[in-house]
Amino acid sequence: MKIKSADVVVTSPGRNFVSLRLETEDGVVGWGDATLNGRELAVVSYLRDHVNPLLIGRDAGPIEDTWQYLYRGAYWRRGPVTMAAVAAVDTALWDIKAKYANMPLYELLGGRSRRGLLSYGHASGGDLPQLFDSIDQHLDEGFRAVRIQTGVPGLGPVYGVAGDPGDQGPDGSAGVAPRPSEELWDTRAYLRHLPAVFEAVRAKYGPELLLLHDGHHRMTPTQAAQLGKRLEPYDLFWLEDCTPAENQEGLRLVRAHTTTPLALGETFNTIWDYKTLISEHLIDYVRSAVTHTGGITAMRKLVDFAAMHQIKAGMHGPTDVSPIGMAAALHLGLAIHNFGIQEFMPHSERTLTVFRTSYRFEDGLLHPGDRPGLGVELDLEAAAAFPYEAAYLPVNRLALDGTVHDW
Ligand code: CS2
Ligand code: MG
Repeated sequence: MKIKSADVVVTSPGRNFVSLRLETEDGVVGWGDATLNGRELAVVSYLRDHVNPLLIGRDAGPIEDTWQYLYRGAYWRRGPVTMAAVAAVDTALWDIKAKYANMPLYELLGGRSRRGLLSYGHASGGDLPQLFDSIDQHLDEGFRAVRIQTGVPGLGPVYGVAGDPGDQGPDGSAGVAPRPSEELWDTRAYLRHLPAVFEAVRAKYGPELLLLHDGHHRMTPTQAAQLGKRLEPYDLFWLEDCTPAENQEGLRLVRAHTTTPLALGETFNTIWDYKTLISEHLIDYVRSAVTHTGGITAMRKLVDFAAMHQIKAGMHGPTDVSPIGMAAALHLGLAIHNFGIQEFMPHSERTLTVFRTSYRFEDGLLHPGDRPGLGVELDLEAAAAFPYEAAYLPVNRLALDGTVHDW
């Protein structure tokens, strides 16, 4: 079960994806996702120049040992580039192990804990009529939960709302080059507007529909506390990334003032980033992706730590997580007990011509499928038709005076 080859595949079927392909001496192939939106080539170099040479000839079996070897052995720990690279190796090794066992990965992780994974889609619109159309479309597709984002009166395009030039739609940020697009922001205008949006959505769709919102790190703890309080009558499933939360203790203030459930962590990359948040139960859902948090091995430890504090998994699932990373989340989410919800932004048809998936979405639930391993194979020939395109995520500035702001 020795690793014979380790290769990085970069492809841009609408947006950039970085994938790691490991092959054992007896021809078993494992795939890992190493996509870091807007900084893709840094991870490519980390893998190609520093990690892959260490993998050749190494036994594919001892996954925990390889994880520790790459994490501790580098001396320089943590960080999005390092942890995306470690994640890709870890995920590819789990894919290989499950293929050897001839089982879908979720079986190796303990077997299923549920029929499928409750998932939410992105409903958005510049104004209420557009938002309602988008919600209706999601309901027609079978979603039982929707994330609600809207434009803010007086502001231009807002990230996360359909039509935004820097939007993360199916073919999101590719093409936004050679410089990031810039957007203008006004937190006070946003805070005045948002509660009325939720009031209108609840009035139209009733109490059952699960509603989520992403604050995208734009508030201070005080502003987040105000928003959480004002949204309480609309019974949100969660309010996501209300602050950047690098200062984990800042969430104490938010928590003390609102019972709106909080989700956080899509930009975090280790369990340490959550230490205070989890041990003091300052959040309700962990948002990390397998892709950005060191793989299945590390994500499993994180969700087990969260479980001790009644905190659930709500793994990040935007289109910049590749279908390989999405499949990894689905296998883990199916197996663990403390699963909450899975974000699901379907990839474009073009992306799915490169990544051959076997996961499915039925009646609002996602299922990873029952093929051995992750159940996703990358078609190398199809990938080669879509070379890398330089692309950036947008940058946010305050409308008032142009100060760079969290986004
Ligand atoms: C967003 C992401 O899905 C989400 O919750 O916050 O789309 C995020 O902006 C992108 O993944 C950034 O690459
Ligand atoms: Mg988010």
